[in-house]
Amino acid sequence: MKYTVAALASLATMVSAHGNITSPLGRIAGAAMAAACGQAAVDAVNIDGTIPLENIQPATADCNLFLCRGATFDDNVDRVQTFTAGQVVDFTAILPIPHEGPCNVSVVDTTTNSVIGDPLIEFESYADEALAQLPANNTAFSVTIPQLAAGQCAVAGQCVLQWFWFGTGAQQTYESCIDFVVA
Ligand SMILES: *[C@@H]1O[C@H](CO)[C@@H](O)[C@H](O)[C@H]1NC(C)=O
Ligand SMILES: *[C@@H]1O[C@H](CO)[C@@H](O)[C@H](O)[C@H]1NC(C)=O
Ligand SMILES: *[C@@H]1O[C@H](CO)[C@@H](O)[C@H](O)[C@H]1NC(C)=O
Ligand SMILES: [Cu+2]
Repeated sequence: MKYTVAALASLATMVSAHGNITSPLGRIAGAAMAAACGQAAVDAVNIDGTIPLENIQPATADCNLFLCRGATFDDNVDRVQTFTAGQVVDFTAILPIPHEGPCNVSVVDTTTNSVIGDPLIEFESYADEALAQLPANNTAFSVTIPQLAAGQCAVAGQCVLQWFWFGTGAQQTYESCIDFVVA
């Protein structure tokens, strides 16, 4: 029996997958991430787009896994979304292997890796594998773009919407980032 590369990749994903934001379009791993984190780190993310930070070995101290799981703006300059204050942005998540824990989406200043303002949405208990079925809002939810200070998040690369989920029992951290500017 013959397997295509795509079939093998999807098999690997099914076996080890945990969670990811699939919409809006998030940051992906590329050459700039490889320069800081190593090609093996990029390969790991490309084999399983849903892996936690803990499963990635950073190659250099410049690899900042705690921001966007190491994915950089330089690899995603063509993926920047334009939002307006007050705009409701719909998110779609996949959670093939849920792990109960807290989750939130925040505006993050990428220069300092600091959260701007309050989280836009917060789940005290997210992805609870003990439930027969996850609440619908775990995989489909919305956030409202806040009114930011003048000039804040005006330049591409400055800000991301970061989905941050920590599986308490699994001790696994998940991050997906959406690059955006406020028009
Ligand atoms: C994870 O999210 C990224 C960015 O949205 C997407 O390009 C990738 O296909 C996703 N991977 C999986 C396995 O969901
Ligand atoms: C978002 O959730 C993560 C995981 O629980 C937590 O570490 C972080 O402090 C939270 N962020 C904010 C801004 O509350
Ligand atoms: C998600 O849905 C659950 C179940 O309906 C609810 O208890 C929880 O408050 C909701 N969380 C958010 C952040 O909307
Ligand atoms: Cu997991």
